[in-house]
Amino acid sequence: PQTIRRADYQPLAWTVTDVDLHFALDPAATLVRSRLTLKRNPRAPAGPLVLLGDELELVSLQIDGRTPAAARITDTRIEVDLDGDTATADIVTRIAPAKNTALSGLYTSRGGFFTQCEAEGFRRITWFPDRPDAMARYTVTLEADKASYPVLLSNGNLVGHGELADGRHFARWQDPFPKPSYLFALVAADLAVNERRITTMSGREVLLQIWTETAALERTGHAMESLVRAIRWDEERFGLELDLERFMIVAVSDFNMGAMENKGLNIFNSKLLLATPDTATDVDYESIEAVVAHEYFHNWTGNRVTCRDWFQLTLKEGLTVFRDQEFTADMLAAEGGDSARAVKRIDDVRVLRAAQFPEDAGPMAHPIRPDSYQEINNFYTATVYEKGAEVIRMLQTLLGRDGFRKGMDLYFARHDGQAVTCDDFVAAMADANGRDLTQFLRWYSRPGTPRLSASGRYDAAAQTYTLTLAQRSAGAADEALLIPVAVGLLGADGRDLPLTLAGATAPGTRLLELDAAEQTWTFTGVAERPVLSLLRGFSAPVIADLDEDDATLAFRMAHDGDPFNRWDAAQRFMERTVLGLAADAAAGRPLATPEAFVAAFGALLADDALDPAFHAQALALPGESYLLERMTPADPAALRTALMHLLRDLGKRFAADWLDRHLDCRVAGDYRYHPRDVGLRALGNLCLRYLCAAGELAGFAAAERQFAQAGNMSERLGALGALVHSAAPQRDSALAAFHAHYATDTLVLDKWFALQAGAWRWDPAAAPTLARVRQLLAHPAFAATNPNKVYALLGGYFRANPGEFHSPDGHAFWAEQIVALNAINPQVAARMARALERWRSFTPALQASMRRALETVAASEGLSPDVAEIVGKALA
Ligand code: B3K
Ligand code: ZN
Repeated sequence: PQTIRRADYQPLAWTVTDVDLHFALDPAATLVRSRLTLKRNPRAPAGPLVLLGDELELVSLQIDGRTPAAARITDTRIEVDLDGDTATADIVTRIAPAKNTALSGLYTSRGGFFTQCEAEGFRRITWFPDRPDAMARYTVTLEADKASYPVLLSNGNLVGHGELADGRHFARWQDPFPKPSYLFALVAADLAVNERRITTMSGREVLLQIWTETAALERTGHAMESLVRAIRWDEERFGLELDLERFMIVAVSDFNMGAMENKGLNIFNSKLLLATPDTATDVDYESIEAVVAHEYFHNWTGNRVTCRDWFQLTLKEGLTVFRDQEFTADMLAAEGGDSARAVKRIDDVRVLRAAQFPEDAGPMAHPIRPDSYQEINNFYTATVYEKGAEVIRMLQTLLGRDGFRKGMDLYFARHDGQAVTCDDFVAAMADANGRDLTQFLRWYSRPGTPRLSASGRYDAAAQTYTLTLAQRSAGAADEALLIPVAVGLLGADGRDLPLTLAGATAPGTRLLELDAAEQTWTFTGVAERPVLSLLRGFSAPVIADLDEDDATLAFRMAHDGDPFNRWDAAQRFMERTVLGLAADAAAGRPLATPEAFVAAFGALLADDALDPAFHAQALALPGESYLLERMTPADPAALRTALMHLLRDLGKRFAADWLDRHLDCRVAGDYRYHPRDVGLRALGNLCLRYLCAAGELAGFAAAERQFAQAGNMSERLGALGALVHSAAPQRDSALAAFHAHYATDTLVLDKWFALQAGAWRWDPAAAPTLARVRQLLAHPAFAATNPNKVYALLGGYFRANPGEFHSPDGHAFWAEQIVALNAINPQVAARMARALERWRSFTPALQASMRRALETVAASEGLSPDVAEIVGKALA
């Protein structure tokens, strides 16, 4: 496969100012007529017109009304030398949407037509300079059978519609804003609409629409509320207003990822749009609100100002994730206060540690702005998105909220309507604040997770505390990053000490800017020996190596004034405990939970002053994939044994407390998506988890009761999950009851598939989970062509169940499934393929079967560039 490099960027020799598209829609053969108005680019070296295509049938090509004499045409590229400074190209292409199982370009889903063009799907619709710096104005005419496709949508404003012969009809749409082709969209389907009119900050009336299949219309209420809140928030926080007369969102069942920010016509995976209390969990409600907001926020950060090339992806994604994180935090804090804000931060860091840290330590490691790629779709990663958001967050931390806002204002003032780079963004931040950010820019080119270490020295006589911080990035020793490090010092009574540095005193937390390999600060007037609280609020995406003893961890777990660090202290103590137990399991030693940990955990459990959502976070063990990453060599079976032991042990020892607390967590009344209720349900479900893991009969009974009486999906799935993740005799009947209740609800069945694929084996005599996964592959509700089903069943097994998956049988099954998926949908296959990329960090026995599986896939025929890049880099 070919490697594309950032350094090779060249501006287009010919740009497109206007595109006129005509679609004669037909599932088997759609005819696409395209007229491009072309202009020579005065700022680029001379060159031919270059049009890109992928799986297109070229019917005809004319330049200025004539067939060009010397066009160079291959399957994927057309080059034509043009005279003069302007030209018109007329291109007719034939495509087959119903055969498009890759779900990139124009495809069919449940009888309708939908598109997905980011990153390079537009070239699967028609020949085009399909790259983000080719920004043009689009006029789109859709023509289709009226009975089958009564609704015809595209970007922008509806400028015409009417009837045609033979029961067909048409609609014409015009988008007033120039845009790159990746933001093009069309929908033709039988849909119903939920609509609302609102007035924007400048007093314009706009129409908001959410389109779905008629049966799902009643599930769109939460998404609509979320959209309105997102619009208001962007007005208030960033002064950014909706720029269109109408903003549409469409739900689709078959979709490769979560959602897509096409200009004025967002297309959503229905699982991230549709919700009722009976079908969606609290977590679903939160994700829907966040993703609706995320795609809406892209209208400015991504669409009005877009990326010059795909290496700049984090320009729009890191920034937009940061914006949606801030939005969710503000929404939660409005109803749940600062504690709810801290819980959101904890959630985000959990994701970063579970997904991004491993990525950054493996063969796919890349800076947030990569230098090269083979297949751009493989680079919509946790690094570009989540670490990218952390980099933006550091800018806000360094510049302050107001300084950050000034930088955003300048960014839009300078670049509205342009395709730009990450350097342009950082330059706007620097210029608006009169600050040199040259060193900060290193975050954009540094792969890997930096490590931060601290050592403190207390001088009782001088009453000083001297703190030395050091940083280390693998393979880049001489170039220090600028790292904002928020610190606090705790006194013996657990309270924050005032911090005095160079004569200036701050009450609790201070921001230190570490900009060298090693640096020292001396706090004065420190009346007692303090305990350090480092990296408060997770002020930088680094691994902090703290070497704290058990007593210090227990102390911070009980007292740290920074809620994030209080949670983090508990996580560190849990990690130490689990990894210790896993080492014992690997060595065949008997397992015994250290009493110091049990005591600290018990104290945390008994703390009634804690907000329930925070309490649930603090009592939940670190994620299995994060722990696996912290283990050398990674031994998933030993880790699973350790986790089971610890859950059982803590469940048993505190059985009475878990039962009481579960009762205290009951929420009366109708379902509300409100942080207080959400927190209570999360904590209640966690109690069931521990109780059922411990095999407590009273726990099984409580879970069974909650399952039967549940008033909403969070309670129902929480109870079912507790039963399935245990040796409860009720587990199979509960799964069957759940299936019977939701047999025709495809979105809810995804939860049922995922739960079973992720099941641990609490009964050592039971068959491996693989047997169940194989059975479910043949279940009538499963479809390998539907990404949600694949992510639920195969993702639930490969990614969410390492303790079961990592075995020679599991690895052979993986190879077989990747090869099958590759033929259907390369993007989905590549995502699943990543489950083995960290194979070199495992025990030798597992490495052998992993390597065999990777080699089987690498040697298979017809491998897509997507999967080839993943397995190629893994084996390299
Ligand atoms: N921009 C899209 C992601 C496109 C993924 C293409 N493989 C959704 C988002 O980040 O908002
Ligand atoms: Zn995005």
